[in-house]
Amino acid sequence: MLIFANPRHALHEGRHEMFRGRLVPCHETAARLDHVLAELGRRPVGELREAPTVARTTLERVHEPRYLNFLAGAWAEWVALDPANAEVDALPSTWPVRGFRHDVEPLNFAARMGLYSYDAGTPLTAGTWPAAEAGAACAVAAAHAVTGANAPRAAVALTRPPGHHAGADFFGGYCFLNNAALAAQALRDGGAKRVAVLDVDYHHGNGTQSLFYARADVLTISIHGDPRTEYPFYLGHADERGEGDGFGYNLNLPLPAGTGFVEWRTALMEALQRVKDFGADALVIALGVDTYEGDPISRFTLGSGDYLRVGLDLASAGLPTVFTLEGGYAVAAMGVNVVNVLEGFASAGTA
Ligand code: Q9C
Ligand code: ZN
Repeated sequence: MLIFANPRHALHEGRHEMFRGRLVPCHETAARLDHVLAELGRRPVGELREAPTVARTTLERVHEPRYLNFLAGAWAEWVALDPANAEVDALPSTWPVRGFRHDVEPLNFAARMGLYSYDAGTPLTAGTWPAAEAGAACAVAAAHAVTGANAPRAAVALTRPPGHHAGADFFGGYCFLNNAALAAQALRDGGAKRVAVLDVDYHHGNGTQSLFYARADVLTISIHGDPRTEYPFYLGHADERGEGDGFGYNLNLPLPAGTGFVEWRTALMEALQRVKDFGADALVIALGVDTYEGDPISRFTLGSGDYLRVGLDLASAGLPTVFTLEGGYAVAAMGVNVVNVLEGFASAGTA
């Protein structure tokens, strides 16, 4: 198993997210990834590698050019508005909902923040772009690493900021570039005919779903908290099955808040059966461990030991596999939970 850890992840360190009328400390912190790296130091389940940089054209396989241009220049614009802005994160506060235009890019910075986002919980900071870009490079490198003869079974993109809520032209849910989608597209571009993305984060992978919704070559599956009560609320229902050529190639498995491992694993088995029926050549796992019982913002009750079983189950698909790191906010347990998945996977055999 090869592991590409984002060397620039700590450049993205948001101060505050909007919650119930207040700015509260961010849940998505640099310490999360540091805990995973520390646990990997104790239990080296794979070999750490450095990722080469990622080309803009590779990012444009998934994201809109005008969105990438905005993200890359956003911090400089923010500080140019007022030098004092350097001391605060940029957060959106206005959004073009139904009936507003999305085709005309406003000149006003706040208006563009809103055009390219969907929540006020995802601060953009001085280091957001370099961190997100280097994370995306890890995801693409991980996809390349499992491609070709004699490739290892699995590669891991140890990334933050996470990615699965980001769409072609929007950020949100702590995500800016969709690492899982970039990995899936890189696998397709590397010759895989059919790629499955299985999202096991507590939250619905709305960005990934939206990116591949009309495509039959990338199957998207998400197991998550029921969006009627859980973030991201406006997508992730069981009746969303894809559209056009992509009809039948999206599977949502929403579960009620409070779901434990036994019921969660039943959904995982259904997901893996769908991956098998699809005839996938490669698998991308959007690995969030916010399904953990101790997670401060989520409401499933998986235990740390359960993640060993999850890894073993994922390995049973028998496919070249790329992991991207998504959510998980019980910071101290984060390392054990993530490395348990990877160790469980590796314990199945040839990873
Ligand atoms: N104050 C991921 O797990 N906000 N994103 C929840 C809590 C959004 C989660 C509100 C949660 C986003 C990658
Ligand atoms: Zn999540």
